[in-house]
Amino acid sequence: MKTHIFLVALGLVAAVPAVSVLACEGQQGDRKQARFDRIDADKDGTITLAEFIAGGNRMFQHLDANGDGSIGKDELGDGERGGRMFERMDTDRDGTVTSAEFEAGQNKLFAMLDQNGDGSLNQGEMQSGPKGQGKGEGPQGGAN
Ligand SMILES: [Ca+2]
Ligand SMILES: [Ca+2]
Ligand SMILES: [Ca+2]
Repeated sequence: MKTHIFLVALGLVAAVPAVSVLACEGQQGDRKQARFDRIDADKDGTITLAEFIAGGNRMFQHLDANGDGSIGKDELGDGERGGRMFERMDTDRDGTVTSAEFEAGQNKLFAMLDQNGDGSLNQGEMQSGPKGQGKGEGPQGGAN
């Protein structure tokens, strides 16, 4: 009987990591879905530029912790990836990203994400990330 109990306990211990890994993966998928749903304000399954900008503006207000209408590098504080994003958006290099700079960055990001160029983002486009990163500017290069 002792052996039986031991085996049951072993089975429980072994099952825990597998369950937590599954739960973790599920949460990641849910989070992407939740983010998409949050931006897709009219819930039609696609994100238009207006919805994308509105979502960006909410994020801007969230990031602008001291409410001065611009985001300083200290307010971003999101590791290297955040730093690179910040530098790309801070087009006049004054060390802060204003709402105008942020919106311009959102416009550029939307254009990069809209892979089929239909003016809206579906879930696949949102999840696969910007196209042509690190491969130059593409056909619209030199526009600025
Ligand atoms: Ca929509
Ligand atoms: Ca700036
Ligand atoms: Ca699209």
